[in-house]
Amino acid sequence: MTKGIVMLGAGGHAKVCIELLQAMGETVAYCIAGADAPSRCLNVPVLAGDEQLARLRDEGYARAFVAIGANKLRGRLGANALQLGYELVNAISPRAVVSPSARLGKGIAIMAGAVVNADAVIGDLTIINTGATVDHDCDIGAAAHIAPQCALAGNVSVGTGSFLGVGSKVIPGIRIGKGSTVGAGGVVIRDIADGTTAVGVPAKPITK
Ligand code: JB2
Repeated sequence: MTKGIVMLGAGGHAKVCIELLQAMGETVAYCIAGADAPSRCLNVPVLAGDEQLARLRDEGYARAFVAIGANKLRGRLGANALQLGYELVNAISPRAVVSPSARLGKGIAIMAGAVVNADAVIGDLTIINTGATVDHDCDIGAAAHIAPQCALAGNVSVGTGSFLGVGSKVIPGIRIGKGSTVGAGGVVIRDIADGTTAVGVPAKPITK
C-alpha cells in the first residue's frame, strides 16, 4: 500500500494544504515542523525537526509536500526533500480550474477558486492561493507565491521567489523579476526589476 504524504510545516498554510490533499483523496501521514509546533496540525501528528525527514524516508515514505508560506524556506526544504529521494506532490483543490494546456511543476499548491488559464506555466513549489487568477501564457517561476485574489492578465511573468500580496493586479505582458514583492492591493502597470518591492496604485518601487 502507498504510504501517506510527509508534509513540511504545521502552521496555517499546512492546515489549508492538508485539507486540499484530503479533498484529493490523499492521506497526510505526518507534518514535520520546528520546535515551536503543536503536537497535531488539524488531525495530523506533528514531528519536530527536519532530521525526521530522513528517518521517514528510511521507513519507506516517498512523497512529500512543503506547506510553508515563506518562499526561500519553502524552496530550501523542497530541495532538501528531493535530495533525500522524495517525490514532491502537488496539492490542487478540486474547486480550482486549471487549463489542460497549463504546465505545472512539482510541489505546487493551487487553492480553491483559483484559475490557471491556457498555456500558463507554474514553477516548482509555487503557491497559487485562494481565488487568484493566472491568465493565458503567464509564466510563474519556482517558489513564488501569488496570494489570495490576485489577478494576473495574460502573458505576465513572475520570477523565482517573488511574492504578490493579497489582491494585487497585473496588466498584460508585465515582467516581474526574481525575489520581488508587490504589496497588497498593488496595481502593476510597469515591469518590476529583480529584488524590488513595489507598492500602491499604480505600483511604484520603494526598495531595491
Ligand atoms: O526549518 C523549518 C521550519 N521553520 C519553520 N523546517 C520545518 N520543517 N518547519 C519549519 N517551520 C514551521 O513552519 C513552523 O514550525 C510552523 O509550523 C510553520 C510556519 O507556520 P506559520 O503559521 O507561521 O506560517 P505558514 O507558513 O503556515 O503560513 C504563512 O503563509 C501562508 C501562505 C502565513 O502567512 C499564512 O497566513 C499564509 N496564508
